[in-house]
Amino acid sequence: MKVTVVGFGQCGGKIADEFVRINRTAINRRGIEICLGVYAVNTDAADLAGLHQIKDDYKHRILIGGNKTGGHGVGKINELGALVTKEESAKIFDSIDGTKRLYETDAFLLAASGGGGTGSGAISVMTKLIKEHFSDKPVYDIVVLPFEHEEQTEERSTFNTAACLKSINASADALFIYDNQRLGRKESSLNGNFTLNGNFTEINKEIVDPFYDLLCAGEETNRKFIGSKTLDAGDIKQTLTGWTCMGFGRADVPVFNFSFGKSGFASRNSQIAKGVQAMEQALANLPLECNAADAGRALFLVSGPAGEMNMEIVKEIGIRLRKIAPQATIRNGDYPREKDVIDVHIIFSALSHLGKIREYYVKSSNLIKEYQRRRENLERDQREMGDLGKDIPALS
Ligand SMILES: Nc1nc2c(ncn2[C@@H]2O[C@H](COP(=O)(O)OP(=O)(O)OP(=O)(O)O)[C@@H](O)[C@H]2O)c(=O)[nH]1
Ligand SMILES: [Mg+2]
Repeated sequence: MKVTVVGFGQCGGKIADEFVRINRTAINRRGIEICLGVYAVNTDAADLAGLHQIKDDYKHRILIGGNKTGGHGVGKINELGALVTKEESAKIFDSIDGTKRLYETDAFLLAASGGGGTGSGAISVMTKLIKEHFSDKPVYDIVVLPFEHEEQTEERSTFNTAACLKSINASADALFIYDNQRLGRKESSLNGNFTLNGNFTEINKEIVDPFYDLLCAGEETNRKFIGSKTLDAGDIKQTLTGWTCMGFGRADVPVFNFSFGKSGFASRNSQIAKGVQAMEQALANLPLECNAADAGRALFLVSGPAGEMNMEIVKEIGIRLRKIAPQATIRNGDYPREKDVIDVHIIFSALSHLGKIREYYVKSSNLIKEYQRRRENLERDQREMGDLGKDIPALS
């Protein structure tokens, strides 16, 4: 599957940057291209300059809102982020339309944080406009939810996230949701508790790396690496709709486990056990708390050592997934690779009940009432102040 990626705001830009990296790896290792164009859009010139991988020119690092923000961001005001994006959307389309072989793009992948101002405002506007502009191509959005401590100290994070989710849910074909609070968690070997990892570079890799196999699988041209059931763009498009969550898990498989030293039966069983282990890890690593039983669609991709992959693994994972997602239409694929690991990607899509998203909507509705109350109090205080001072002469 080939995508065109646009990142908005600081978080979106850095995620887009990672897509350039995986695209380069795909070109170098497999001779295939998975990202036809990658762009970053921001109101903050310094953030654009800080990117590492995206081409360093104004066509790929697109500065908007310069007149209104002086190139310094919108300071979390998502309405301003949305406004300047609308005003300068032609500039963004100018770049996207210039993408080489754009017609080969299977889908657009847009990324932003929900909590900031530029990204959350811009992705809301551009999802709708890109859908209108390229009516034949799906638009998938990657949205990153704020850390809990940000929600507690900065109300705008909650409000912006809710407004962003509501807006893009109305126009995106699917929304991949990533909860910063769950990403980058490290399980302590001492007590089994999770510690929070605030390192954005690692978190962004955790978000983007799983797209590598997912996008490469259907583009593979080397016969050795083409699976018995290829997962192509059609399977992915048929799966992705509405609220979506993708988890990734890996199990190491020493080479001798596959080829030597064990009877065929034992070796096959240990392969299946490794596949199940990777699947369980993928479920534990879902970047958003969700209930698989609510998924209307699901997809899994199993990658393992080429020439040694055993279809029993795919069968076993399929059976287990059916049990936990009984309502879902499940698609699958296998992707033989050169590594001695078994990787499992699992996507749950068409999720109907997401507690975390509901929470944003409820909290945000309460906040709107609270903002209204504060505004009325402020106006009343100002009126009272004016009344108190009305007899005092003003100097001019
Ligand atoms: N996963 C991840 N989250 C990020 C990253 N950068 C910022 N965030 C999160 O994104 C939110 C802040 O949004 P930003 O993307 O920095 O904001 P912006 O879109 O640039 O908007 P303004 O700065 O307000 O103009 C917070 O919740 C951060 O935790 C990143 O690189 N990766
Ligand atoms: Mg910013």
